[in-house]
Amino acid sequence: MLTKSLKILNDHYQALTNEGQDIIQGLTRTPKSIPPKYFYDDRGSELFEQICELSEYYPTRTEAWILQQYADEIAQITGACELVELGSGSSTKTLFLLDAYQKITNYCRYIPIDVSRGILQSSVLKLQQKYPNFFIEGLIGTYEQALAKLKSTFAASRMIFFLGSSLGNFNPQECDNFLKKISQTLQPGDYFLLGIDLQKSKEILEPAYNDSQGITAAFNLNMLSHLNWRFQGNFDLSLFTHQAIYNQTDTQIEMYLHCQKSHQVSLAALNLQVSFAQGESILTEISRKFDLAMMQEQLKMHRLKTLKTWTDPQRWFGLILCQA
Ligand code: AVI
Repeated sequence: MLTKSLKILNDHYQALTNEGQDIIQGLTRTPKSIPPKYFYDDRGSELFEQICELSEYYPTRTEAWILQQYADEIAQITGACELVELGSGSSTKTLFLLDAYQKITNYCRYIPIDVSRGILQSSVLKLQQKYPNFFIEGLIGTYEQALAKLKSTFAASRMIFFLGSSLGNFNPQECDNFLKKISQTLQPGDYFLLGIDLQKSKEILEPAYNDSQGITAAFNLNMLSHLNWRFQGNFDLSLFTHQAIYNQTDTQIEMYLHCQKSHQVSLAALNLQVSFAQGESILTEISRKFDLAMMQEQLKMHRLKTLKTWTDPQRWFGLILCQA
């Protein structure tokens, strides 16, 4: 059942079906790749929530620590405003922000946006109970759909936030396009709060993406199950294994699915047959690790002026508050 507090920005299933073109492109070129958005069916979103709890996966708890320490300060700087979260997932870390805004205002609008209907629905219901005086409405859709919708709606003052270093899953060109769209969506004086994972040693990074319980492996493989049901595919998950490596030159984690045996896969809904050779890999995700000062420069090029940055004592993760 869809609650009144959820809006579908577009028919997501239809949108993804049209976007099957990106699967065709990714699987017919060498090396093969699949866009990371296909991680996030409901099962994938659940697995990602489990990743966030892993001891090896430091980004979530480190960013949560920063938010816990500084959410009051963020709310003091921005004052009351409409809060829009891109890729909200379970909104767990957002509670620190919502608590902080509750201290400075009686009424607040919070708009979480995510492609995963299941997780959005359950988090909106929980948040409505916890913050009965807030207007909370979830939007099901992609970032592009969300930003297009926000551009056409007016809020007196707004803060868009994009946490968890999801920006790191964009390649440099996609990152630039995304920041351009953020800058075009915000009115002068509006705010953008960005969480980014910072550069650190391979010894910390690789275990974070190759955890000992195999949850990240399940998350990576689940992408193939997702393609199977969405595009009538016949990927055999037992023929692929997960690996994540840190590419020091590009300062990014790269996640792969390695094929263990030569075979053919078909995706009937896309009218696509793909041959896999033994040892061949599919790149499923990059997760870029940033330099705080360089990111501030990049934001500035998009007319987003940094007001303040915060990090944890180890400088593993950064939070940047900027203003349009
Ligand atoms: C969502 N995103 C920021 C995560 C990351 O760390 O790049 C996705 C992830 N992939 C494997 N573990 C987590």
